[in-house]
Amino acid sequence: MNTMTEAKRLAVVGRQKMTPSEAFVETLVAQGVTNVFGIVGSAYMDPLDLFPLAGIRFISVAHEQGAGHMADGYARVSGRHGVCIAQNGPGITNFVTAVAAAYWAHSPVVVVTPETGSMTLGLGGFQETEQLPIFSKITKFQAHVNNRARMAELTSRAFDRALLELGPAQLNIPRDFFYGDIECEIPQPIAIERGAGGERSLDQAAELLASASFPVILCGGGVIMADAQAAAIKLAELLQAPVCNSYLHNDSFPARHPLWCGPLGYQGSKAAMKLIAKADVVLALGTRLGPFGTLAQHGLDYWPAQAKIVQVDADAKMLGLVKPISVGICGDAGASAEALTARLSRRQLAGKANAGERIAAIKQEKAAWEGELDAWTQEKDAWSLEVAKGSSHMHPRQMLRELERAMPEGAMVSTDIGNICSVSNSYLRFERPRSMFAAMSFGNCGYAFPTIVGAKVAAPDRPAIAYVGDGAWGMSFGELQTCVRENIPVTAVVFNNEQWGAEKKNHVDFYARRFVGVNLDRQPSWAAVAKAMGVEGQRIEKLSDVGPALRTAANAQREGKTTVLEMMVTRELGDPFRRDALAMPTRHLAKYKSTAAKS
Ligand SMILES: Cc1ncc(C[n+]2csc(CCOP(=O)(O)OP(=O)(O)O)c2C)c(N)n1
Ligand SMILES: [Mg+2]
Repeated sequence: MNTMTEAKRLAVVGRQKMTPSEAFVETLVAQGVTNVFGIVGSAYMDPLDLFPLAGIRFISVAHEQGAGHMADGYARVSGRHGVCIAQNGPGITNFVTAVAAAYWAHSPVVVVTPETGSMTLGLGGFQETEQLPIFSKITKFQAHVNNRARMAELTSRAFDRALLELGPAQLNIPRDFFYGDIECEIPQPIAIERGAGGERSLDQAAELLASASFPVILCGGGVIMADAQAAAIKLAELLQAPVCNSYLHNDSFPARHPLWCGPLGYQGSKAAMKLIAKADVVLALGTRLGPFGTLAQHGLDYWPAQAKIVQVDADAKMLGLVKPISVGICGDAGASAEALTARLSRRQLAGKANAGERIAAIKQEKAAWEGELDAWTQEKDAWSLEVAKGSSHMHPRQMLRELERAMPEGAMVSTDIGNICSVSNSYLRFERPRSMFAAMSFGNCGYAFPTIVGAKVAAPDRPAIAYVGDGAWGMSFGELQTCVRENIPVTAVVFNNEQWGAEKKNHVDFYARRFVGVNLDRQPSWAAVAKAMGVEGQRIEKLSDVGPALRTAANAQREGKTTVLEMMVTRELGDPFRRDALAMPTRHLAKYKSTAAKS
């Protein structure tokens, strides 16, 4: 933004008369808001009218869930607020899934929820529902504007809390409160600097790390959110410690760094799992150690139960919540890493003695895993072999490897929930943070596409690529309209296996292939749908076309073009999501006996 526009965007200063709409919009300006995602509605016509003059772009989407995910993607790339707004009642309830996803991704999304008018509240008027209880468990903070004179104060607080608590904040505004005259001052944002953590816990952590013979660092989302990658690299290099990424945070440590081992968890890196299994001390840096993120995988139960765990998290409530820990540090991942580096650089490190062996082990495990991935061209279970036989379509793994090889420098990739998207975890490597956006622990299908659209708005110069299964694409392709209308060029890679594959895997493994509702027969050609919607669409049938198609599509973004690449893949299925949570069927009633597991 140039200085002229910047100057124009300064919020009004000093206490003065204004309308609540003006107070709301000026507070957005004070908070640096330049983009708001939503669908137009009568509930907020008055402030909407001011957006253009305030320098705020209103991005008109196809579905409010899309707006919520876009705000999430925008926030995750920029580290700033993502903002969404909608019509009271149905527009607001459409936000719910996206806000829940943002909650588990710790995204500072501000959800503006205009509400039915204060004079008819409770009378069952038009588009009325209680909007605070709906979001009470998926927001970090809820502000209700109970008096129009408090519009600026409460708007400002919602923005401050979203960043302070790193998660969605709701701003609920009875729609009649946008009108009237008030006198107020626009508050300035409150900037909070997070520290390194308590001196005693840092000393204890340094003690453990200094005496470790096989220290391992696990870098989580906190490293990304705190812009702490440089600090993490410094500490890792000092300790000569292998570094794993926490689940779906493959961008928390640069993949080309020799100490990088890859992600833990579902469809993660065997190298990372084998190395962390050897740890006597783990530094969990900016991760809550979520239960799904450390599940056994590839037959490896790798979590080092005997190791001492040092956990660093900005949210004290996360310390020791999921895994037992030896030391908990409530601090900013970057500041804590720097404080640990400062302490350790003046000490003898026990791990120095065998650093050479450790480095050799990293190299060897990584080479072994790469070799295994190269050779793992297709899934080898009975179902997969059967469906791949005689099929002219691509093996999903080979197709993912080709995408990996063609991935443009600096790309941002969002991934959806599905079997192929999950398998892609092994093939997604990043050099810079704020590059990978997955649905995290909320795991909702339909997440990836709108999220990458929001990410592209925040970082228009970076290639933006969404990986989406065909089922999830059916939920989210409507946002192609947003790409066209709003000129937001992205690339969607759609995996056409004609099935809700991840769930079908459960039918295959646990329910003797009694398929109910998992086949996606008679789908349209997604490439043809794309063309009909005014974007590029291409069906990819051959492995050799995958890389060139991705590169062309990524380049076309520079010309403002959105592309849908429809990858024709077999119905093979990788390891299931929730083997941990399913059981073979037991039946007691005679009429269902035929579906019982054979013993
Ligand atoms: C909103 C939502 N609905 C349902 C599910 C359950 N679910 C998880 S994975 C999956 C299948 C995804 O199919 P697809 O997008 O085609 O990807 P594939 O598994 O075939 O690669 C479903 C239905 C979910 N996670 N989210
Ligand atoms: Mg599918």
